[in-house]
Amino acid sequence: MERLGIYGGTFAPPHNGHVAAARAFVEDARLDRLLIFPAGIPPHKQIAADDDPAHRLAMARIAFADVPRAEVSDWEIRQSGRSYTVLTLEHLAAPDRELVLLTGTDMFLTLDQWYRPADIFRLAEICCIRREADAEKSAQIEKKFSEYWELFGARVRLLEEDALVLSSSELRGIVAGGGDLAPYLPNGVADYIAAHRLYRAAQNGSITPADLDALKDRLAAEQSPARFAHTCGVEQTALRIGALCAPGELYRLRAAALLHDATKEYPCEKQLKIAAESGIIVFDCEKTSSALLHAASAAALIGSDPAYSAFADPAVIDAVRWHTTGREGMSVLEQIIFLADYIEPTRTHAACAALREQFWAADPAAMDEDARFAHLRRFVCLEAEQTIRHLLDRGAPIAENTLRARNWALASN
Ligand code: DGI
Ligand code: FE
Ligand code: FE
Repeated sequence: MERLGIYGGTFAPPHNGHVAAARAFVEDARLDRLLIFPAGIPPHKQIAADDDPAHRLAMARIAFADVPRAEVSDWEIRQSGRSYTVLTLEHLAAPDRELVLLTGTDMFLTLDQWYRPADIFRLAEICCIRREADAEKSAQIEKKFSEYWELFGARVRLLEEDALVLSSSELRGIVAGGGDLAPYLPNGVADYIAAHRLYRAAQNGSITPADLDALKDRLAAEQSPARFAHTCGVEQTALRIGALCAPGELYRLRAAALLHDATKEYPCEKQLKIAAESGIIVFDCEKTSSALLHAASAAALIGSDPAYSAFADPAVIDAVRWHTTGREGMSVLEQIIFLADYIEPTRTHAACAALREQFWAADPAAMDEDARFAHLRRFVCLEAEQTIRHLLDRGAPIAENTLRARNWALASN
């Protein structure tokens, strides 16, 4: 008997999370062989016109090259029409074979609505890989687990894999914005994407990727290592959220993220001087608080120092200006920078880490546009509330804009 694993997906592009899932699947399900099927036209997902199957196939071959016992198959892509899983299973079924089908959580929960579910369950054992330890999802999985057993006699195994929680749409945003792909993509895939100029999307404004790369080099030399690491974390997080909520604003988001704390390590007198010379309005509470002043002085710096003239875009300046307190009626860009600053990966404070986990665990990539904006605003509200709580606990003054931001985000949800 051969135990043959089946892993289908769009793979646009394949990333480290997919590779980790494939490895875990081979081990956990004790597979003799794993076949990976980039999908033709997936029935569940609408793919963009530039997602050429030939590119996805080539990238999958690169990405999964080092996974033991795995092979990438072009079978689904060669089929005309839609990629129905049951057809792939029928194609592979043989008397001397056991088929094991890998599904993600969301796929697993809807398996009974797929084309010919009874045949899927008859032909294959199901291996459901859970991406995150979300209590609500876990309960849903348990429920479906018994339901599939009762209805279809389904054979199901659950595979816990703490793989990278990152959607391909977020990744395409990081590519389009020119962000760092090293943490997410196998090197060969990143090279392939660059060579074929995949996933480029037109960006608003006049900022160029060369401006941004030069700015990043400058900040790397200027900032302390911890501040620069935080800055890069905000950049990466802003691109991920931007890919979902503001796909044409990725260069402005990178600029605002890179510059948001540009003056944080300057002495207060220097910051006050920059702000005074620029004519920017600084509130009294900001003049006396070193934690608050840097948002005003960084915005002033971008608006007045010729060295930053490439970034003197009103949307960028506003996102920097309001990144610490927020304000009433924040733009989407302002909200993204405000939140990215709080939930970027190098923040280890428990309140920040909790918000970060909850934000991504809700899987905003799977939401429709309205739900994504509501999700973003809800987390802006939660962030403001946590900050207010933190300030109350320490007996610190609360800026009026922080309260206004919170009430606004609460009311518009
Ligand atoms: O510059 P970062 O450390 O990356 O983050 P930030 O710009 O959000 O600044 C966070 C600090 O600002 C933190 O110590 C809390 C403080 N802060 C945020 N909102 C308020 C505030 N301090 C006062 N006094 N009032 C606020 O409304
Ligand atoms: Fe800051
Ligand atoms: Fe910051």
